[in-house]
Amino acid sequence: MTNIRNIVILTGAGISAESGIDTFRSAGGLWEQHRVEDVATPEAFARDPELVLRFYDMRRARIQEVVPNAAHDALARLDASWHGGLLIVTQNVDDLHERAGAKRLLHMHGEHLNAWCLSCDERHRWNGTLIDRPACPTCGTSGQMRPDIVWFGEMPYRMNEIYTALNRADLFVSIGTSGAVYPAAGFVREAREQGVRTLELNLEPSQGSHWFDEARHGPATEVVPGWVDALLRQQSG
Ligand code: BJW
Repeated sequence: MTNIRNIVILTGAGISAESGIDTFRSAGGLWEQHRVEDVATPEAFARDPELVLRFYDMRRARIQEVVPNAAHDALARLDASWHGGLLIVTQNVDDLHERAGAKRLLHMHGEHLNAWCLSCDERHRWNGTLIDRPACPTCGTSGQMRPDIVWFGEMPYRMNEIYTALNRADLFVSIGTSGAVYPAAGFVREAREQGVRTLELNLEPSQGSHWFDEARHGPATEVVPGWVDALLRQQSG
């Protein structure tokens, strides 16, 4: 891949799978254990907040038990060494990219380690539980803190920044995502329309695999470091 300067990387649950975090749609994945409409919509939260808060408390605790893997490490290495533009857009709500050291990163679907006060609209770093209905550290209101997670029907975060980066990119890379959830699933087509080269790195062909110029299939801990190392060799050569 010659003449690549600006890169946008989209990551999904597959990049964290080998760290021990369940993906959503694979056999035994999170959505097999919980119906999405019971836990990942604002309506579910209004209907049964205890169920939703328990589900997220369990997952918030889980992400704090695991560590970044070789794929997160490779992207952090690329971020530190790539001379051109780079933006890692993650759909993941874990913090494994930042723990690996990635800096040019945004979370479009929110973060497990943030809580959002519906009373005063402030967000707070949050490692503990929400089921006990803690008071907001800013306004003191109890029972109004929700996970800072983008649920179905809600607007993903920082869309303007994402589309601006996509429109400037020379290369769009999608890693470990099934291509089942919009708007992220549409980024590959947006990139193509702008003449951006597109690459998929995934365990298996995703729903949108046919949209990519190139696809490499295998576990993220193998295909991502291989791709990063080759790109950095090209940059220094
Ligand atoms: C490996 C691997 C290994 C495994 N190595 N790979 C049409 C157009 C636009 C919108 C819609 C539409 N139709 C419906 C909508 C609305 C809806 C939507 O997309 N619904 C679909 C079901 C069709 N979207 C929304 O509501 C979004 N908001 C919205 O659209 O606002 C309006 C808007 C429109 C246009 C522009 C801007 C705004 C909000 C979506 C919020 C998604 N939230 C979730 C849940 C968060 C809560 C939680 O975490 O509990 O986010 S859904 C869930 O799916 C989570 C993920 O981020 C997301 C994507 O999943 P991901 O990461 O792809 O995981 P999997 O499990 O699906 O795939 C894993 C992949 O990894 C697989 O391919 C494996 O093979 C692979 N893999 N091991 C490499 N070792």
